[in-house]
Amino acid sequence: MKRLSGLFIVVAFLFSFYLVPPDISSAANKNCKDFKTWKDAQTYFEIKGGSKKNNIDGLDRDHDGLACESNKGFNKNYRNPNDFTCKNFATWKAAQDFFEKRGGSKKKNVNGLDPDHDGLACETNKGFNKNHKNLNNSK
Ligand SMILES: [Ca+2]
Ligand SMILES: [Ca+2]
Ligand SMILES: [Ca+2]
Repeated sequence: MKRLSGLFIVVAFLFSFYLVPPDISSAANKNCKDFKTWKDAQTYFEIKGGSKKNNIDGLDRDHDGLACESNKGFNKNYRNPNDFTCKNFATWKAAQDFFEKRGGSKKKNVNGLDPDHDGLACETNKGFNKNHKNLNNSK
């Protein structure tokens, strides 16, 4: 009986580590020094869905959507596409192309560009074509 309860404690102990990782800065969580350049860090950040509101791995401490500004090669004029809004596109076409390239559809509101969920982004942008068919809608 004593051995059994000892085993139970060990299992419970291991399980607690499974549920609550003791060190969130380990393997899965990257830090700026894990990247050779700013571009590498930024690319990783964006692929994981990083944006102003989504600070992946804590790489964007000032919440401007740009990761690891102090890494080599930082481009201060760069804008994170995950933060693009309708205002970032000169025309409706540019917005719609961006939306569809990223898999945007009725069901997938990429960057929140389609608040009425009809698969058409930024209807108020210049050049809107109401007859356009978003082929992602049928997927
Ligand atoms: Ca980190
Ligand atoms: Ca930043
Ligand atoms: Ca829409």
